[in-house]
Amino acid sequence: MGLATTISGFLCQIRLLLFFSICLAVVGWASLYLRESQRYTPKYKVKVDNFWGSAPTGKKAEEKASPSFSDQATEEEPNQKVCPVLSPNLKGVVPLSFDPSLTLEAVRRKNPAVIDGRYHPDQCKAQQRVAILIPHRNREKHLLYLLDNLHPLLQRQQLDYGIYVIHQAGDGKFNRAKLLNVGYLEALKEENWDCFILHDVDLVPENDFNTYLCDTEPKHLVVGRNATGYKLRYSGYFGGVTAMTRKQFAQANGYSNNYWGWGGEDDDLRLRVRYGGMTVVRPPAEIARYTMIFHTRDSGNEVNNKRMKLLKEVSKVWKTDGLNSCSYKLESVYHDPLYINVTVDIGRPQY
Ligand code: UDH
Ligand code: MN
Repeated sequence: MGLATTISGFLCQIRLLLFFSICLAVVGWASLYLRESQRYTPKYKVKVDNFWGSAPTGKKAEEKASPSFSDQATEEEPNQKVCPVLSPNLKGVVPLSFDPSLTLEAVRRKNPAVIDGRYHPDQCKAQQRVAILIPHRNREKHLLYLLDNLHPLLQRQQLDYGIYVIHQAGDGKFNRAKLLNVGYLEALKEENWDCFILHDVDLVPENDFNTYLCDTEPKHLVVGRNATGYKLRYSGYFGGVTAMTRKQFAQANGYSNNYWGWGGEDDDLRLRVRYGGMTVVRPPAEIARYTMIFHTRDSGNEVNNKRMKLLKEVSKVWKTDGLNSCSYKLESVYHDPLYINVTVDIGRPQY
């Protein structure tokens, strides 16, 4: 009798123990799942911050434009430290590779941690959520080379990032600036990105200390490139690769939508940055170096002869021509393992 009671008591304890372990496992799994799903729940509301009427200057502008640099543990994941601005994985200058026999499949295999065009570090919480926007048409080989070199660099930089390729549909005049406006608006439908990198498809960074993070002012990342002896093309040049926070880009009302063909749209953006009360910063010249993949002029992107006339009118039109007037027809959005492709019909020039 005594032995039977002891055994049944013991069994009862084991059952209780088992019950509690199962409960614990379920709670643990559920909280992990919730945390992960919250991280990638798309936010379908476009948030374009509106600064009209009160273009801030000086200290106020800095405060508004200020991105979140921090070394504190985060609220949502209390045990996860914020990644440092300069990752311990940086290597400096890494030889670039342009292998003519490279395939997209091979690049996918080399970057297994990039999923649906996105990546985030496991070891720490990234400083900013960064969307890289690449205007594109008919440059598949350049895109492949860029993805092959850029993905490993961005992962070494411990960034939470996504690469968007904004593909212009049809064979009308190319409009780099409008494609970048579309990229900004469409990317914000997926995620509330902190920082946008506006990136030519043929420019490959040579040094991973050139961080793909936004600064307190709009940042120009291409101080030099191989084709121009690594010198700034001209004082005030703001093209090629540029980093602006969500707020900075909105404060400039994005790019003008009216530059069809080659040239002028980057100078226009520099003026908008100034009219919006911001300045331009650049990393040191020895770091901000790029290799431009050789190319000739594309058909459909002939020099825009209207660019000088347009540049004279920026101060009058920048608040009404830009992000807030960008109309387009979205044709498709699909997630390749290595990038998010947005194909868009941006129409034709109004003249
Ligand atoms: N782009 C395309 N497809 C095009 C045109 C432009 O994808 O048909 C994109 C691409 O991201 C490219 C960017 O727009 O990097 C800028 O265009 P670009 O590379 O043609 O401009 P860049 O100033 O060259 O580099 C201008 C013509 C060079 C002529 C050289 C003759 N010496
Ligand atoms: Mn180019």
